[in-house]
Amino acid sequence: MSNIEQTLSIIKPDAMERNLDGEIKLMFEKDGFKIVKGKKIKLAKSEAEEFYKVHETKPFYNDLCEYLSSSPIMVMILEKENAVLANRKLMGATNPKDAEEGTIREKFGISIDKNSVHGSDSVDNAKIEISFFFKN
Ligand code: IDP
Ligand code: MG
Repeated sequence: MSNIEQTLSIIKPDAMERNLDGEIKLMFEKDGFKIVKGKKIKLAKSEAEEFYKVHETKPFYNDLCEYLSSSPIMVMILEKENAVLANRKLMGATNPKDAEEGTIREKFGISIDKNSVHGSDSVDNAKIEISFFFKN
């Protein structure tokens, strides 16, 4: 039975600053994702804080929100069979050092904080994150 899902992807400041967005989008498309919607935006720090609220208690929360709001990002709705898990797999581990070969973070990630992409971690969070950026 088919299970088409949507997930939220963000190309983070470190990758945008190196003009890697075209290459990263191509990786999604080659992996069979449809980019349903996409836009380049710059978040206010307060918006980054709202987006990353689940990490509020972590020691890196403030730096993380500073970073995500430091320069423009590309937010996208990606769609394919089991998109949430498939995107996590294509992204690779949070720390680029641990990311499998051929994954986005292995190829482009600089460090655990500057790891080039965000992807929703569950179907429920994907819905919340998609509606955060794409209100219609
Ligand atoms: P994920 O992006 O792979 O889902 P999360 O644990 O949800 O990873 O963390 C969100 C983001 O916070 C990571 O992508 C990374 O940018 C940052 N982050 C996670 N752990 C650390 C850390 O130990 N130090 C600094 N930044 C971190
Ligand atoms: Mg996460």
